[in-house]
Amino acid sequence: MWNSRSDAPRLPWPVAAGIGVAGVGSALAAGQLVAAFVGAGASPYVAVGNAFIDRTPAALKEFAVRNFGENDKTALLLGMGVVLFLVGVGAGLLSRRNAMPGTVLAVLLGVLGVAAVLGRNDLGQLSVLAPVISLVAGAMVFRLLHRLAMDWVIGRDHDATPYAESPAGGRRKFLIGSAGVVAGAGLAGIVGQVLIDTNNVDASRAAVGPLVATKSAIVPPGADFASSGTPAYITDEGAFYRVDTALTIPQVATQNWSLRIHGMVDREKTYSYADIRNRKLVEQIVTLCCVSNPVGGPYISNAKFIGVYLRDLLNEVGVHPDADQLLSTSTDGYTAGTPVSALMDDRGAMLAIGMNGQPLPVEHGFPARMVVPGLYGYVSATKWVVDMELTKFSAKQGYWVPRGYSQLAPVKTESRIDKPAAFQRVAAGNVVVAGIAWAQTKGIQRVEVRVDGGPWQDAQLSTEVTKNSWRMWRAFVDLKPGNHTVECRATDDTGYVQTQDTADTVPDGATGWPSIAFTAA
Ligand SMILES: Nc1nc2c(c(=O)[nH]1)N[C@H]1C(S)=C(S)[C@@H](COP(=O)(O)O)O[C@H]1N2
Ligand SMILES: [Mo]
Repeated sequence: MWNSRSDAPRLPWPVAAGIGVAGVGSALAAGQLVAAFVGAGASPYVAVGNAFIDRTPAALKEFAVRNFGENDKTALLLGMGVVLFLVGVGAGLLSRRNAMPGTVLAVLLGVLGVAAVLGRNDLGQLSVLAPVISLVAGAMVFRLLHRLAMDWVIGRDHDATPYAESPAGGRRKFLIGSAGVVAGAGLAGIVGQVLIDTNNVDASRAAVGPLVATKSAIVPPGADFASSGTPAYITDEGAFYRVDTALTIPQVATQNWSLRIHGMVDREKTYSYADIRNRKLVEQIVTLCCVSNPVGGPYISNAKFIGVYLRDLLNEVGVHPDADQLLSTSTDGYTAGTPVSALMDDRGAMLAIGMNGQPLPVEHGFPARMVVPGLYGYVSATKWVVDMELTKFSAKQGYWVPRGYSQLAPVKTESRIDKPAAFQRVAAGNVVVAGIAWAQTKGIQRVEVRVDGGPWQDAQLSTEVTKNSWRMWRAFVDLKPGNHTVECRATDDTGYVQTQDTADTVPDGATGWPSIAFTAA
């Protein structure tokens, strides 16, 4: 049977798929190279990832945080890589006869990148060059390789062709073209990434050097009950939990940083890094925790923060009496709304520039962040903070509020069992149960444990250092061999006992008694 379509030249499918992948890869590499010059966030890959994060409903976000932990960003980037690879393969396979379908797909992908970059408010005007050049590079490479491959196929299958002098010549041209594209894209991608990496702020951070406060925080003996299986009282920088929406960590050198405080104030002011660094620095121990921390979860850490009191800065600008919210914005556009009352009272809300004696780690907000004891991080702990607007809760909402979280989010009185670990086997007899309890600004008065639903027993508490940090606790229970469950509950200094009622992390923090099942043998 005669069929005109089967007679038309067709690329072998692996060649077609390879051309599609080469087109997508070249687009990414070109985008990365241009982004090195116009801003790392302009990379279409990163911008699309960021756009995805900002549009992910809170439920999906919780899923990512629970299942990938702090590797959620890596998981997202890898997932995008797989999707892009498949799109490349698909574009190639759709274009076995004609380059048009693949070209259209390449352009659509490019338009997505352009839209993602235009949708960000933290990028400069030139940033759109990265996705535009990426789009053009992707489409051009795809069409070029497609034509070379067609010439080769036509030359092979239909001796007489206007393009290829000989079948072997067509194949050679295609192979040389492909090798050139792969080498060029690889080089562009690597050079782009190297340039982006050297634009980082490690040097700026090193230049700040260790930070010493005029009034430093002392950890008395007896404050730290750390033992194997429990955290240290002060969390090291490497162990400090990290939660943020940043796909690539913002790189802000001290000389490029400033903090503008404006809005409902008498005289707006802009502070440079030196303005802050040269003030009297205070050091305070504060436990930070995340609203997304499930009962028993890891998103809580304790550090010595160094900086200045936010109240002092706010008094300098003169906050209007009817301003009830401070909306802080980070350099990557993230926002948080904090009650002005929590910044003006005696809890010690800070603009922090240091952590544990060093400048803030870059992923924890270098050069400066907010630290407000007693409030969950999403309404108070803005990292890479560059702008503070005094406003009203009725006028503006921070990042997480339209995504289902409460506008006000004081930390709930909670505790955690660190030892034994879930399903651990311990020796029967005298068993140590240990953990942490926190009620920042209020203070922890008591922690109780009970085994297998039996009577509550008081745990020993570590020395209280400040009401703004966790207290460590331990208890000894006598256990016969078998399976056991231990629970705990904390009481804060107001007399409130941690509730048994379970609540989800959305909208304002999880509750319930932590419970660990283990075996004594
Ligand atoms: N710029 C910026 N700051 C941010 C966030 C963010 O996504 N972007 N997340 C907040 C949340 S939800 C928490 S719990 C704390 C976590 O601070 P850490 O990563 O230093 O532990 O940072 C807060 N500050
Ligand atoms: Mo958080």
